[in-house]
Amino acid sequence: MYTLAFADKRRFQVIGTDGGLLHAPVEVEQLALTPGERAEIVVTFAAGEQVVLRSADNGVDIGSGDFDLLKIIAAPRLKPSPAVPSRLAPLTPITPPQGATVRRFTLNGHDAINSKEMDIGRIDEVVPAGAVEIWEIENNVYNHNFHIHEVAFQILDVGGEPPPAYATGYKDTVYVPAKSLVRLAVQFGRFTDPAAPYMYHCHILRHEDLGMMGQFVIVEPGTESQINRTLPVH
Ligand SMILES: [Cu+2]
Repeated sequence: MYTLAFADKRRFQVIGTDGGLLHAPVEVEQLALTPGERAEIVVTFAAGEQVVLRSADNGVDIGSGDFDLLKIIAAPRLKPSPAVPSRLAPLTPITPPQGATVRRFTLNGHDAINSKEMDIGRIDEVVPAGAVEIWEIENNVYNHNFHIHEVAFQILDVGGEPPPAYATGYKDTVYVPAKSLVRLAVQFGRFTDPAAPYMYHCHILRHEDLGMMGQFVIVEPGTESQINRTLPVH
């Protein structure tokens, strides 16, 4: 996990995350990224200056202490840039309907989800095409994150609190702090294939490799109960 900041603590603007532009830029001094999360930022530099982008020790078990990531050396002459627009993209909130399906994914270690190790021949979840669902990630242990293929989601809350402003856009990967419940509003796509699953998993490589991963398929609405939960494994 990176906690990104410039050595001189200059502020910068976050304009986009995993799923594209934010609704409006968010000015910060630091930005946390767990494996798989992305951010686009805009930083102001003066001609000729040198600045180091660092990752600071955030004190959590998936951080890596203080270290330098990138030294930026601004050219002796720079062309001026326009200001960052105050509105970036019209972001339609992902709003689960009344009675939306709620699925819970429990993390009790680092080699399984809902006590099941990844099995490429098993479909764990069957989702109707176009659904908006609430996915709850219940972490009973140390820090993890959670990545879902195919979808865009918005973070509803982390331990009952709203996410940082820069993490309110469309995302596909979320930090799941130790002993917390993270709730997501998840928008699924419309392409259906009951035999070609997508994955969801912790994006810490060591954890996903140990089996901290599951699979879902997207199917024609109304056919969920007819779907074969076992796949031929080649
Ligand atoms: Cu993990």
